[in-house]
Amino acid sequence: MKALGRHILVEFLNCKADVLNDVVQIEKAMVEAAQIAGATVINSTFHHFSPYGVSGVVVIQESHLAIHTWPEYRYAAVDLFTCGDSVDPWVSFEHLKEAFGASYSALEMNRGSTHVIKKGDGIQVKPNDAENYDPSKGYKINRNVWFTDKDENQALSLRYTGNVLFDEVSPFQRVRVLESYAYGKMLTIDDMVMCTEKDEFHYHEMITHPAVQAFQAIQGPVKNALVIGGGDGGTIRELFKYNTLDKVTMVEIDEAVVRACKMHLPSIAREFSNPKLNLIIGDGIKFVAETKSEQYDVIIVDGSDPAGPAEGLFTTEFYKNCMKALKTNGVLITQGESPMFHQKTFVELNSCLKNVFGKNSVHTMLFHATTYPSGMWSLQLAVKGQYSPVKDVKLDQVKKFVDSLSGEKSLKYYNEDLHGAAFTLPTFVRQMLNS
Ligand code: SPD
Repeated sequence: MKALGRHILVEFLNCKADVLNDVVQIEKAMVEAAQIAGATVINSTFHHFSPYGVSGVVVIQESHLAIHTWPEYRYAAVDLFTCGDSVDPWVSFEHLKEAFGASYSALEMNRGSTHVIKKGDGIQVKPNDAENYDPSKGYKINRNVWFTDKDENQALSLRYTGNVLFDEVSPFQRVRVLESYAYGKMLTIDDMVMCTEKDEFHYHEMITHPAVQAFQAIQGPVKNALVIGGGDGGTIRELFKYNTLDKVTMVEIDEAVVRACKMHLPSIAREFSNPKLNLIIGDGIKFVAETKSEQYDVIIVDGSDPAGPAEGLFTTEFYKNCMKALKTNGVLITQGESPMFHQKTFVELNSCLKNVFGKNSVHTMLFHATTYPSGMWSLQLAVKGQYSPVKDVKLDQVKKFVDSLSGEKSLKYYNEDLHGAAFTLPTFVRQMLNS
């Protein structure tokens, strides 16, 4: 390469004026422009001026993207500056042109032309690792950094040390393992928290034990279970606390999630070598569509939020196929999003399951998810039979099971009292589901 960086100066003309005045849309478009080009986004900051206009910058590992807009002139001035060969700024350009509906003029400059600059002799600088940069081997950000899981109006933020232990853009999503100050190491997918070392047991115990205990009360020992998603391994870790299991099939779409967690979250990913595990890296939606009837005692849908590859885990067709794949009296449980953060999805998923399994066979549970936005999370449990996971569960058996576990297998969240309590809903949540 003859220069350190490429700098495109763009004049975007005749843009959509409303977009140029919308700070949320502009930030989203700029961050996407960086990601689509393969850049590693470090942070972004955007500001809306009064009465019109937006300025902002996306800092990327490979330099920055910046914008200033004049909606009243339908004009935006954009700088796309990238270093190294791994990111093509013209990919970002194309994305922004589309997003703003713009015509343009653009000029590309080489920055730091090696014809005119030379590396200083004897200056001790850390080698520029851009050329050998492999994010999945980890790197360190040397400043105050926060990871934020947010929608347009709410967020949950965790400060992290700057140690990025894993960062890979897989064909499906961006997978990272970061080291947080308050919650230990955490797995993030795109810009969402999936689990942290400190509180993952809330989620993994609750997505597993109430369903298995409900099944066992009616049908006896659990033998054959299916997990859709769950690539971090927390759900299979909980399932393998049942010695009666003959087999657990897990279908995870993204091998990068499994690899990242095996490498960096061994307390969660500790059952991947269990001989009873049949791990399939593939599409769980297709898998259940092709599964024969009456195969599984328990199906656990441990997906991420309904964006990207998890979107199909929130559809009627998927749950019809799950119902078919369950044995009589089998139980399905799925993460149900938050009544506070994703009210619409929460209600729609509950109603979708009621349409498939029948109104009286779907039961909503709540638990504390301290590192998911709002902290209030839900699970939807559906039974393929005429019984209640609340009234028919055998609490003495739940207690016996909980008391039988010791050492690293001990449970820290679920117990016989919590079983019924988790299905007891606050009035406003009941009203949401009945309206
Ligand atoms: N907003 C986060 C919802 C994520 C649910 N799945 C988490 C995966 C943990 N096994």
